[in-house]
Amino acid sequence: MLSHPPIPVAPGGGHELTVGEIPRAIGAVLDATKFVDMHTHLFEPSLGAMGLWGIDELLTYHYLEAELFRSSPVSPGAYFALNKRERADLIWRTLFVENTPVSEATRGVVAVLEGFGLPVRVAALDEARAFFASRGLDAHIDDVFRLAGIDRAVMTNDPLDPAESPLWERGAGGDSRFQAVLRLDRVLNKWSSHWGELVSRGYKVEEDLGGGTVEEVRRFLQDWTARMKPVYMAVSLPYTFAFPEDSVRGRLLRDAVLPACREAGIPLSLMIGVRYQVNPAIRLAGDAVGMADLGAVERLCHDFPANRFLCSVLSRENQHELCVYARKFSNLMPFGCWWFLNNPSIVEEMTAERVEMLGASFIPQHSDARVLEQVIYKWRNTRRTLKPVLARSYTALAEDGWPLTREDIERDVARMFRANFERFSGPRA
Ligand code: FIX
Ligand code: ZN
Repeated sequence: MLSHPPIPVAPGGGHELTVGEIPRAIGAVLDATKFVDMHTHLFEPSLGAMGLWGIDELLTYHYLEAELFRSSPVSPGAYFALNKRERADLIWRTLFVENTPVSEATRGVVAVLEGFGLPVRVAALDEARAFFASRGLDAHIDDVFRLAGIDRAVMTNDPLDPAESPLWERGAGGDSRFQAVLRLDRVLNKWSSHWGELVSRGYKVEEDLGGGTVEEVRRFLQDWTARMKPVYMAVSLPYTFAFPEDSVRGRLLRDAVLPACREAGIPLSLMIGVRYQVNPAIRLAGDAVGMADLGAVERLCHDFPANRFLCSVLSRENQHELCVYARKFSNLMPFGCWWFLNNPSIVEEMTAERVEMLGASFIPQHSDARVLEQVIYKWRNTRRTLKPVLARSYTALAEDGWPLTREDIERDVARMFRANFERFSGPRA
């Protein structure tokens, strides 16, 4: 024990916060910091109808469709035979009128309506439809991003999507509010269904990966990297994902995708843990979760040190292990509380263990938004949930003797919600 207590010197000379001032400082910094939303299914306006927005899209989000079938006798077949407006009407009546919108996803719609000052109960749907119909998309995006506290959304762009690829070939892109990501699911997970499309586009590939297939897949990735200028490549992977693996996916990942990422200087995002289509009748809502063997992540990070890996895993049971691997490999960047994890009770647990093990060297959240206005509630929830979590971490630090300043907190929040992504992604020599 020191003979006298150390004289606390606040780094950077800022005002040293008292323990009582810390929660308010945390909240103020989270509210004032613009975040980068590093994984969404949003699309910039040049991608036209790919971009979903407005109340009918908000209500027919697959999270709400899953909840509809628990509270309505409607069959999936009868529901999907309805048009978009009819589906939205049914979901509104079932989940918001006949029941209380107390789930995370239903409360989100309420938060969006409230964010725009719209009624959230009587006549809400009619007024909301009129409001969104009156909006111009470009200005609406600015308003939505302002309400959400973000200044950039990173998209998910599939070069083999027949609805999207022609738009890129006609020159889509270039909106500074959005960044592109080259999505690889059809190449890596559904090769047998999509190798023919590459042939039709002039790439000499074979289903069994014979001949110059690997080189031609690399050329395909180079061409689309040049076209899209992605900040990373990404793939969703099943809970059974293994690496190395003597499979089409294992070989294309090792011999085409990882070299293409190195050549482009961008990371690969691995999103692992999906049990696909456990209930196909409910379509996008039909996916579930499974615990993965993260040994695959260990071997990828270890065997390919020149590659960088963003990684989000879907099983709650895999989270602690992912933190441990992130302590072993600096080319591994954990991100987000993905999908079924994006609920306050789990976000709290995940973020606390990440701060405890990784400090500010991870990316706490992404929205995964599929409908533009969802970023409003997904980021409101993130700030609301993380305020007490970060307040506990920094209060413990102050109580243990660190002369904490608001500048410390500003630097760390900016690192977690912006700089970690910006430094880790994007072309790097
Ligand atoms: O693979 C993904 O990017 C997943 O996030 C989606 O497929 C999923 O449907 C989703 O939107 C989860 O939030
Ligand atoms: Zn996603």
